[in-house]
This record gives sequence, C-alpha cells and structure tokens, in this order.
Amino acid sequence: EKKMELISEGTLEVISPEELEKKLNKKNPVAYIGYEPSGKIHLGHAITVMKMIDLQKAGFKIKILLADYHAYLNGKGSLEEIKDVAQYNKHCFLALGLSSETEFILGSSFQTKKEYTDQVYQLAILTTLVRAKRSMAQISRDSEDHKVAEVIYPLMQVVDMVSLEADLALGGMEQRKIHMLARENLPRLNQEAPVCIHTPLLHGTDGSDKMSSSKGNFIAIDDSPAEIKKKLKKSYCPAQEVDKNPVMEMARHFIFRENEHIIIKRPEKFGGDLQLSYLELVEMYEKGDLHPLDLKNSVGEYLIDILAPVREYMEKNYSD
Ligand code: IYR
Repeated sequence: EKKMELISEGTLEVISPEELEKKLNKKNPVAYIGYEPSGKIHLGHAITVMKMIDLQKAGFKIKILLADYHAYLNGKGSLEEIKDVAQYNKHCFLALGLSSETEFILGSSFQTKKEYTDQVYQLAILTTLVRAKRSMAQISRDSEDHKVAEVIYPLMQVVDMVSLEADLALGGMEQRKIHMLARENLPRLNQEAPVCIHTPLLHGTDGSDKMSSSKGNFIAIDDSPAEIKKKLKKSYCPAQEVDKNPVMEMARHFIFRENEHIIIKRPEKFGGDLQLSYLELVEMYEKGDLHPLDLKNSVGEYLIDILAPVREYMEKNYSD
C-alpha cells in the first residue's frame, strides 16, 4: 500500500515486491547498506541514504555497515586510516537526516569471527572465480594486476547479510551482481537471502558513468555554496539531452524529491522566470527552450538550500 510506494519510489528495482510485502508485516524488520569509508560523502551516496530514511519511516530498523575491511581489500589504504574515515562518514550520514536510532557497525568488529569466516569458506567452494570477479566489475578500483582480494570481497559482502540479520539490502545498481550472488547462494547455505533494492547511479559532473570520490567528479554533501556553484558551472550538461545529464539527474532526485515544481530564475530578456513540473522541465529542455546555463544556476541554488542543514550539522557536530 502506502509503504510499498514510499519504498519503491525512485528505485530501479525491488527484488522481489512480494517478499518486501511479507517483510513489512514482520515485527522489527532490518534494512542494511554498506559503504566503503570514503574521504568525501557526495550526492551519489546521498541517493541511497535518502532511501534508507524512507525505509526508516516505513518501520525498518536501519543498520549501516562501515565496511572498513572491504575498503582495505579494495586498496583504499591502511585499516587504521580507513577507520578514521569511517567515523567521519558516520557523522555525514547522520547529517543527511538518519535518525539517532540508526545502528552503525564497523565491519572489522565482526568479520574475523569464526562463524563469519566459516561461511566465507563455504561460499568460496560454491562460487566460481569468473562469477566472483564479474560481480566486482563496477566496484573494484581499476588496476592492471588483479588481486585475490577482489574475489574475497563479494563473498564477505554476502556473509554480511547473514551476520547483520538483514531482511533487506539496499545498494546502487553497481551492487546488483553481488546481491544476485547472495540470492542464489545463501539458500544453498540454508540461509534466507534478503530483499534487494537498487537505486540509480548519478553520473559524474564530468559526464562519466558514476559519481565517485576517486574521480573528483562529485558534489560533496558538505561543499560550500561557492564550491557548489563552481562545480555546477563546470558540470557536463549537454543541451537538449536529458539522459546521462548529471544536472537533470540532480534536479530529479534532489529537487523533485521535495517539490512538485522547480522555479527557474532567468533574466527577463531570456524569457523570465519559470515554474515547471518534472515533465514540463524535461519537455522544455529537450526542445531547447531552456538553456543549460539557466538550468545549472537554478539547480545550484536549490542544492545550496537543500544541503544547508547538512553543512550546519557538520560544522556543529564534527570538527577535525
Ligand atoms: N560494495 C559496497 C560496500 C559494501 C556494501 C555492503 I551491502 C557490504 O556488506 C559490504 C560492503 C561498495 O561498493 O561501496
């Protein structure tokens, strides 16, 4: 009913809706997501965090895995460094509006326990190398010499679901192949696989496939207004093209999440201000009746407002 709608809104897939419905009738269902700790939390992360907030509103208990070992296996630095970054990330997620009931769990706090490693080894004899590697296609850092770490990573992510007693796992579309591996192999360990929900990926401000901290093509949730303006001005935003246009995606996911309409400010000589629904915006942009620069400026102003409380929270609660 209403909860189903709230949860699926803006997602690319729910696997499966029938299972989700059952989970909603369960007492204290758990939804979880894992993040490799990252120096900057950006709008791409925020898409999934906002969905976790929807799940929290729908009655799920929320667990956030600060996946320090996963980041370590993915070559992101020493475990000590990664743990520091994880603490910073925890503040970022709270700043984005997750309630204080959210449980934050450091991967390394349970991922060396006997029951955990037992299950990783069980999965290791069920999973082909080809499948494990393929599941990492959009997740591993680019590198020429692939490491064994790359195939341990997805097995651990699958066992996380069991260890954290997750009824639901959320992730961006790049997590899909690992989630499918879990849905196929957990039953073979006599474990129930969680419902999997996937959210769209944001394109980078450079137009590349994915906004990512390592590529420097992101807008961080705690960027200053000046930085946000500057990044939007430079952003890829092809005229008349809505697909693969990061600025249009920002409008869709952040502005229209909270508003029916967007107000576009334009100088009188270029047609004056506009008030548009998402469909009207798309139509006008595709026709070429709205200039990329006017779109960028307005989206920038909205983002500055939307992120203002996040910035304030970080200034107040996190100093380092
Ligand atoms: N693979 C994720 C990080 C991650 C997610 C989950 I869900 C885990 O159980 C463990 C790690 C990423 O790409 O950031």
